[in-house]
Amino acid sequence: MKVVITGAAGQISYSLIPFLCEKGIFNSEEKLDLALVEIPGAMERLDGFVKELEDSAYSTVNSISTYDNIQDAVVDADWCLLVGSIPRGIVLNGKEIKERSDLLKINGGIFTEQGKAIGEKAKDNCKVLVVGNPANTNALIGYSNSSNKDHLWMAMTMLDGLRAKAQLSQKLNCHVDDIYRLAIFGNHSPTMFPDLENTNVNGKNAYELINDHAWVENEYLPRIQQRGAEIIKARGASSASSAARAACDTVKAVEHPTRSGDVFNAAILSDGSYGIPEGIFSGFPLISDGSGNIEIVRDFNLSDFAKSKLEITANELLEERDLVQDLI
Ligand code: NAX
Repeated sequence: MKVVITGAAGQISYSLIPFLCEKGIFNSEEKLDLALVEIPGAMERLDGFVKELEDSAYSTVNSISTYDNIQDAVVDADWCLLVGSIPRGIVLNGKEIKERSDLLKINGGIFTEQGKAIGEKAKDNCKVLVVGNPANTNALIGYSNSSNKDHLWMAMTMLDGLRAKAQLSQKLNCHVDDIYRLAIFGNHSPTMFPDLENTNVNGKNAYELINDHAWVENEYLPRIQQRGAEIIKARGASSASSAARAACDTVKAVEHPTRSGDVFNAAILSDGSYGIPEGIFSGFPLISDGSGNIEIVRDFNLSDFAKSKLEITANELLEERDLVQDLI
């Protein structure tokens, strides 16, 4: 089982790769061939990490290879986890990259190349998870540039889903595992919408248990939407351990059947479900059959409040798509 990870010397990958090497993540007994990709300037740091991975002597791992180019790395890949990207605020050619449009363009170049390489060289049933931000639109660029439309492309919204579960469990004093059908709709950005109106906790409706719309709208939603910024402020660095957990959970969610009555979260190419326009990558409630097939769960009832929030996040995704029109 060949697993490609870009941005392999970065902070998310430092937690993600050990998580992926634990038993039971993939639905196969086949050992892992890890293909770790970095930019040339980070190869030495990556080599240091590889020594640590070797020293961990994982029984699940067959081989570890490193690459400074995506074309060689993705040959016969089963999974590609695209974590590497250029973060906001980086200085390139003496100019600080602050604007979302600049960030989209720079990362667009990376994902154009990665999409082409994966389309040409990965296995036909390859699954791709984009973590690098802006994740939804990077996924759209990668998918659009891939010649293989059988590949499953996703962008990560699992972290938003885990944050939403954790905050709900604190409010309702329940365990996170008691929470079912908590869906994240839209973009992985502060516009994303965690829906509680279709969420169940121990068989009861979460929204009715809370019975306080003002709390949902004015406290819960902003807390989830701004959680990433809150962590950057406190830690001086973006979420890494939790993002790694979420990326690993996404792989596990696709690889294994979804538990009965539940959903998992990822953004996939919209087919128009829930009024989200076709042709953008949006978060949806999903289920997996554990054989590589995932589908959108379509029986969520959305209130006017929820619909208004979906419209905001969908409009943001349409704006992002317009900014990268020349790359897709
Ligand atoms: P780091 O800056 O620690 O690591 C990124 C790594 O990617 C660096 O080592 C860099 O050299 C490498 N890289 C850059 N361009 C590359 C390329 N073309 N090919 C291969 N490697 C390349 O960032 P980290 O904290 O690991 O975050 C990675 C990305 O995840 C960022 O874009 C970040 O914004 C995004 N996030 C996405 C989340 C999500 O839920 N979708 C949540 C967490 C995180 O903020």
